[in-house]
Amino acid sequence: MTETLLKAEKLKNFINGNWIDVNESTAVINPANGKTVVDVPLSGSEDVNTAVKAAKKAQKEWALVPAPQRAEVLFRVGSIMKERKERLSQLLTMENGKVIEEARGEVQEGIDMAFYMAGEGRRMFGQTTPAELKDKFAMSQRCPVGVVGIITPWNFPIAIATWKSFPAIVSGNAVVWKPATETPIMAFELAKIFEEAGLPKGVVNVVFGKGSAVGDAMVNHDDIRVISFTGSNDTGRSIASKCGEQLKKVSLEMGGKNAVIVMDDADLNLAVEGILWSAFGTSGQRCTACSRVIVHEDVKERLEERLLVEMEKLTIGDGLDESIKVGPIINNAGLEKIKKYIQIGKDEGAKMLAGGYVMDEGDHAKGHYFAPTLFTDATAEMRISQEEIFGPVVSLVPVKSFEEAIEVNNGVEFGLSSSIFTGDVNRVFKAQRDLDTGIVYVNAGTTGAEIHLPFGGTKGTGNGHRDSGVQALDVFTEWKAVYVDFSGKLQRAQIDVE
Ligand code: UN1
Repeated sequence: MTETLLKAEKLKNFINGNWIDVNESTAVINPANGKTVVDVPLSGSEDVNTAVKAAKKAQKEWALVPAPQRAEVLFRVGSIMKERKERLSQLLTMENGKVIEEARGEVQEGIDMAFYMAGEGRRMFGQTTPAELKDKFAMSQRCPVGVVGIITPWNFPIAIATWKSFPAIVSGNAVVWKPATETPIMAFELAKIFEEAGLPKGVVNVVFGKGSAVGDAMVNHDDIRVISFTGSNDTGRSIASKCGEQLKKVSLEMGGKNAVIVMDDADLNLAVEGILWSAFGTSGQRCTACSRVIVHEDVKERLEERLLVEMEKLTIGDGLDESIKVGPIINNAGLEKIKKYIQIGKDEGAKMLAGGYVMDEGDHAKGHYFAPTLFTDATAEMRISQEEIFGPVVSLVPVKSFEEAIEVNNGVEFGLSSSIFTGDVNRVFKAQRDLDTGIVYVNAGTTGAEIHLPFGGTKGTGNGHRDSGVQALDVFTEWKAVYVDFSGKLQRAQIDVE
């Protein structure tokens, strides 16, 4: 169904409410079967300039629309997304490869964000504050920053786009958005939904293309005052330094090396379920994916045995098939990176218990598939325990105590998500205090953040900002302090105080 629906369409940039053709394009490949799904336009810096110009003009008007009315548009966006949930999910599976159940989950995350951020249109709270002087009123309020640039990744092409664009819109900004070249369909579909929901022209502009052309032009554009980026560490760091030079606000959400801790008192069956879901779901291609299991030595063998039994049952293939549990890897570069880490793990002396190979026979031959992989007896220092692999590879690191588990968890460059399986209430509270990540789970895997809580990490994962939650508004608003003196005379602060 989706294939025919899409074939009839040509992806175009969405600028100032118009659908604009771009000459150059490249194919978007379905990673499950190697077929071209659609062509994605490759825009240049001129397209970015046109989009920013339109956004700048539209933003002036949009900022004057009362926030509850801006929110009305988001309520409509959420409703349309809900009606189209199945279509969006299928298209998402086709461009990204994630299994249909997870695609539905991701679209749901976007729907939730629409209704949640629409609600913010009636809150958007500032503060009233006592003034130092008589007959003087003081308050602080959130103001839009103007034109914001959002750069979104291929692994969550719709959810992350909603985390960034919805708070930006409801707080009165206009958006220039560069979606990942691998997954442009979700952006195209969302732009159509914005249009249908009655978002004024120019408030959201979508410019398709490669980061080197479109992303750089956005980062360097004087009129874009905020860049919100989710993606790789190298790109994020380079964006941050460019933004730093320009005193441009930047919000970064990058890598993770997330661990599940399994203590000796854990419910092992539950831990196995949690590990499988967060390590092999989305084929490990989540920033929140579990790629380390820090296991108490007393339960290591039992955990290994149960993991192996359950891993056997994982079905790997085209995610449009409801029976498939693990989909493909996004592209060949992704596969090569995983292969490289398998070799590194072997060379470092970790023991491989399962997987470790590219699946390229039979039905798998046309796509990019990697067998779910389990290493054991890894040490905390090995590269496979330290570096982000972004694939279905998990390494068991045995430890002797709770304290050592916390130390190993915290001993990495990143700080996005962590989890502990334990039945001991004291350990639960110690762990939630001492695990140094931005997200902590107890008796659940490392994935599955909910949109009304702050999403983001510490250390190398980001730069202190948060996507989603009310905290997302901090990225897209500036605080303004307002003083109203109604004394009828000039009152000098700090001087005319009795
Ligand atoms: C990501 O991988 O960048 O918490 C986002 C989760 C999802 C979002 C992941 N809700 O796993």
